[in-house]
Amino acid sequence: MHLSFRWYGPSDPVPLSDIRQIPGVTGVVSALHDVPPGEAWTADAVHTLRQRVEAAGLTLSCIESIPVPEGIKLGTDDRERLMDRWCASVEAVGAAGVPVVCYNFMPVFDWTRTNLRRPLADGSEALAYVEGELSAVEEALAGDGLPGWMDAHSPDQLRALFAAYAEVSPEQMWDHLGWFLERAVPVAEASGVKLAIHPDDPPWPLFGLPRVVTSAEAFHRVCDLVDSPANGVTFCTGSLGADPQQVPHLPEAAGRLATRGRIHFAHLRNVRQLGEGRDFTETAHPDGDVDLGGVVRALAEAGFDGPLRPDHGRQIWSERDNPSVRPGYGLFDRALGATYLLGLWEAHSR
Ligand code: DNO
Repeated sequence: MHLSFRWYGPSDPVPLSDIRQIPGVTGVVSALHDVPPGEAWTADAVHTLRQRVEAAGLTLSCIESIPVPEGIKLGTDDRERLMDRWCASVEAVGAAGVPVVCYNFMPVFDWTRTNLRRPLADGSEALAYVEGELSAVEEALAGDGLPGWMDAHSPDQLRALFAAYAEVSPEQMWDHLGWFLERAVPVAEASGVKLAIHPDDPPWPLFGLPRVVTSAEAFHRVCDLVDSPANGVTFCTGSLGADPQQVPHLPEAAGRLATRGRIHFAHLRNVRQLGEGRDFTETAHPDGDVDLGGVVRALAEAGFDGPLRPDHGRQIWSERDNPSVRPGYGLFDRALGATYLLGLWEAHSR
């Protein structure tokens, strides 16, 4: 495994030189964050990113993510054109020598939380999801005042997207994902790139939008849609682990998918259920409901050799109440998580 760390590019408040000092971290996971979603990437631009990372003594181990345009997920008439651009980006990544591309197939919103700074008992802050607070988001949607994390779309665009997705059933989402993979996987194969779909986070439908990549079974279904070693997954313990039904089975699920050779990237972090329903908070890596030791053991036993990152961290120490810190992506707790994961890996792989 290659212990890696997400870096949001030159505007990330966490510099590469700090990442380089985390014991065992050799890789960086990044993207061309300044290219507008839907535009084709060039090999030159990916190469420049790679050189920047390598100049800091690190390896660009994975691209996270190339955004999949809504038109592809919706199956609109212009999807061929959108698909050509997405495939051109994959070719650019391959030409620049980066081996893995992470992406997701979530409609409209990527990961969703209702609170980015929920206090934990130890005085740190973490990302949290409280279902009762979603109604505030829905009310904001009905009016014009959208919360910050929704600002990728204007209120009108959002209403149009919601109306379009209302016509798309979960089975149609699967068809659209199949259509996408039939085109993307051959390009990935030819480019020397492995595709790694990220699960929906949290793993259930939100705001009535169809979300289908929600479990280990769904991961196997994705792999079966186009059965190629280039068609794999990002095993994210925090996303799947938000579902109390799935938590106890994550080590076994990781082992099965890794043995099938389809885990191309791992996001390892922890969550804790709040109460009896679907509410949860993120936690320190050793602290939550997910048996991360079991997941690491399963990956190590299956010979997992892809990039692995600590994913999110809490805001701790001087990062609390600090507006310049990107919630979930400060330096300190992710570095602690990386060190914890490295210790688990050493214990289970020696
Ligand atoms: C959140 C991340 C996601 C992930 C995308 C992958 O922190 O895990 O934003 O990058 O869903 O496409």
